[in-house]
Amino acid sequence: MLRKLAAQDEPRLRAVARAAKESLLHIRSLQAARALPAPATPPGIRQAKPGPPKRTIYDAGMAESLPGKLVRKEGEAATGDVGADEAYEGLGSTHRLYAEVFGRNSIDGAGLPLDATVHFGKLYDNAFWDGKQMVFGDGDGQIFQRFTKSLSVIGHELAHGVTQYTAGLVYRNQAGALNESMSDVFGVLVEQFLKQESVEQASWLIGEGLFTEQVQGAALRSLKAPGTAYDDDVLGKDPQPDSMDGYVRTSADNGGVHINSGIPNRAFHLVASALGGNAWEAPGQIWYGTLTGGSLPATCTFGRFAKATASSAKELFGDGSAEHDAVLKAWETVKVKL
Ligand code: ASN
Ligand code: ZN
Repeated sequence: MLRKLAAQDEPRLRAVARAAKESLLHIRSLQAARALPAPATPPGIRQAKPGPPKRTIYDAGMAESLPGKLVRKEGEAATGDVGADEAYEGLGSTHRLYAEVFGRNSIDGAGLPLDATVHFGKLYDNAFWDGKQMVFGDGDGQIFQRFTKSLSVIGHELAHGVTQYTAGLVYRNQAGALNESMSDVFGVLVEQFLKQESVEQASWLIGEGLFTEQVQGAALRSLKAPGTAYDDDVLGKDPQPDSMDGYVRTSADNGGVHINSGIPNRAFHLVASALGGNAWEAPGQIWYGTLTGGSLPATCTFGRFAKATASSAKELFGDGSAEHDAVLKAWETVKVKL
């Protein structure tokens, strides 16, 4: 998507194209740092009972140096800066999902303080986890609004931290698409849990409300219907496939990590819709158990991951249970062979 924006040469989009180019270059340099091996949390510590979050919000003042000026610490009143306060609330909602639903004490399972920087860069079109903290751009204002606006985006970025501390999926090809998919799955779960939305009520969108009204599109991605999140003159059409028939082989985007993630994303939605109720319950437990259970190799393929979700479902709910069946059926629908 950023590559599309960077290639624009219409006068009205000149600033957007420049901003997208800078965001792209910047994210590439970051991914090198993020590719460092995941520090595994010792199992003893992982069991620690979840405590309250320890949030600190910084303001980069449109510069690109981190962390920036401290604007809000845990327990302090709202700052009045919408972005800073959305970041504070979003980190809290994410912490709550892990603590209350999965018994996980913060991102590393050991109470990691949650730091976030807002107002990062000028017209910065992204949000990211840099391996240690969250960073949010304000968006270019023509295509993207501020990235704190979407709770699923905040949940998505923090889930990159959880993956880093657990399965350590490398950010390339199928393992990278699984890394992205984990972030999308836990991103939507943060939002669904906060709103107490059932599988049927939820939008299953990542980044709803991020686009300006100039964009023809609801969100960045749809887990329910990959490939349908947007269709716009400037951005083009959402490129996500919804089964292995549409798997995209590309060297762009680290081997299509934000593209092919549509396939495991849809598998998760299919499991949730087969079971009904709340997606953070059985489906969330199965996926969380898979991510954190220690059986996934860092270079995991879709097939290997599918097998691991089936084992996780069997372990949690039993062989031949509705949950186990739903998992097998979902992977069959998206044409991933176990
Ligand atoms: N927002 C993007 C993501 O979390 C940034 C990146 O790492 N490419 O996937
Ligand atoms: Zn991501």
